[in-house]
Amino acid sequence: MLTNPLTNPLTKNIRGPENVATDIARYEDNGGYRGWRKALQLAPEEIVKRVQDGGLRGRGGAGFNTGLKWSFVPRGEDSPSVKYVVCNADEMEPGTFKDRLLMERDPHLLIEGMAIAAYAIEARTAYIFIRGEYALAAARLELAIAEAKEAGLLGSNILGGDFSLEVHLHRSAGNYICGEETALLNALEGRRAIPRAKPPFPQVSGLWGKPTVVNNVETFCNVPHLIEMGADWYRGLGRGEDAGSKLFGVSGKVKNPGTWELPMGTPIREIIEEHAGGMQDGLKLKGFLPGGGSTDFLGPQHLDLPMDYDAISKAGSRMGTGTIIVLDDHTCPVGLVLNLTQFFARESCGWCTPCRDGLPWVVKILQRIENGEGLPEDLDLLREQAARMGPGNTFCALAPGAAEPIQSALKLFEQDFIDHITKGCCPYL
Ligand code: L3W
Repeated sequence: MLTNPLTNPLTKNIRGPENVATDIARYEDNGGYRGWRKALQLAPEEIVKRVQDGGLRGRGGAGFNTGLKWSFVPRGEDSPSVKYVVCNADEMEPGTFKDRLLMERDPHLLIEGMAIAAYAIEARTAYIFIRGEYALAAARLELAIAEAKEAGLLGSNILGGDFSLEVHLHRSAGNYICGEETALLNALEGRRAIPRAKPPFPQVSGLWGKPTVVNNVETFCNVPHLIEMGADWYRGLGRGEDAGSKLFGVSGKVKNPGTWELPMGTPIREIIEEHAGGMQDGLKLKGFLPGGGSTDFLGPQHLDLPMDYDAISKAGSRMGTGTIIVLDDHTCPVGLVLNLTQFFARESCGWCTPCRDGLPWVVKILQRIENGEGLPEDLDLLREQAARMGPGNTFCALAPGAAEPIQSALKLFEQDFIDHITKGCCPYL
C-alpha cells in the first residue's frame, strides 16, 4: 500500500498489512486531531463551505456532494436545538470491504471526521451505526471514543471551549437494508428497519424527527485532512474530474485481491492490472461490476475509464462503493447474478411489492436457467421483472440496485443465458 501522507491521507497511519494505529498517542504523533483543532477555530459555516469547495462526494455509493448535504441542515435561532450526526458503518454491499479497514486500523480518523461534521452542523450527539459482525472494529472504536474523551477531544467543553459532543456506538442487529439511511434511522430509534419516504431528507427531519446528517465511514475519514490542508489541496489529490483519494478494491479471480488508496480518477485497468496483479493465470477478464454488487456490469472495452462518478455513469453503470468485482471467462455469469439476487432477495425488508415479491420470482427464474431448466421466454420475463424493480417503483434503492447486474448481464452476456437454455445445463460446469 502506498502511504505518502500527502497523497494517501486516508491510509497514512496504516502502513503494511500488520499496522494498526489504534492508540491516540500514535494517532496524534502522526498529525491526528490537527484537523479537529483547526476546525474548532473556524466558524461552523466556514467548515461546510470548505467541504463543499473541496468537492468531497459521498463514498457510500451515491456520490452526493458532502458539503452540500451539510448545508441543508437548518441553522439559526429558529432551527431545532437538537441535531444529530450519524455514521453509516453498516458495510454490507457485496464485494465491499473498505470501511472495515478504516475502522479496524485507524478508528480515531473516523471519530475526528465525525466530530468536525458535528461541529459544522451544530450537533451535540453522534452515533456510529456499525454492522453487527464487525466486532473487532466495534471494540477498537469503543476504545478510541474513550481515549478521545479522556484527552478532552470529545465530551463536555471540548479543549476548554463551548462545544460539547457525545459519540455513541450502536451495533446493528443485522440486515442489508439497515444501510439505507432512513431504514438505519428507524433501526436506531428501535423501530422496524424499513425505508422512509424522501423528502423530507434526513438533513431536515431525520433521527427522532430532528435534523440529521448521515454519511458513510470513508466520507467522514476524508474530512480531517480536507480541513487541515484546504479545499484546493484536496481537489488536487484527484487525477480526473473528481476530488480526493479513495479506497478502491478488487475481488474475483485476480492475483492479488485487496484494497488500496488511490487518487479519484485512477483508470480501472491500472487498479485491476497493477494493484490487483491482473487476472490469475489462464483466465481472461469477461466483465466487472465497478462498485459493488448493485451496479451494472461493464466489459473489457471499459477498462480505460477513470474511476470517477460521472465517467462510470456515462458508461452505463455507477462507481458505487468503488470496490470492483471481476468476472472471469471460467465463471458462470448466470451463477454470479443468481448469487447476488439471492442475497438481495434475502435482505429485502419486504416493504415494497417489486422488491418483496419481484426478487424471489427473479431468483426462481435464474435458478431454473442455471439448472438448465429455463425456457426461451424466461429472458423476456427476466427483463420485464427487472424493469418493474427499477427506480421510482420502490421506496429505496435496494430493488433498483439489484436490477442493475441482472439487466446488464442480459445485455453483455446474453449468449450465456441462451446457452444454458439450449444446452439444458450450465456450460461452465
Ligand atoms: C437533500 C436532495 N439530500 C439525495 C442525499 C440523501 C443521501 C445521499 C444519497 O443510496 C446508493 C444506492 C445503492 N436533497 C437529495 C439529498 N440526497 N438527494 O444524498 O442519496 P441517494 O438517494 O442518491 O442514494 P441512497 O439512497 O443513499 C446509496 C448504492 O449506494 N450502493 C450501496 C452501497 C452500500 C454500502 C454499504 O453496504 N456500506 O455502501 C452501491 O452502489 O445501490 O444507489 O444521504 O439524503 N434532493
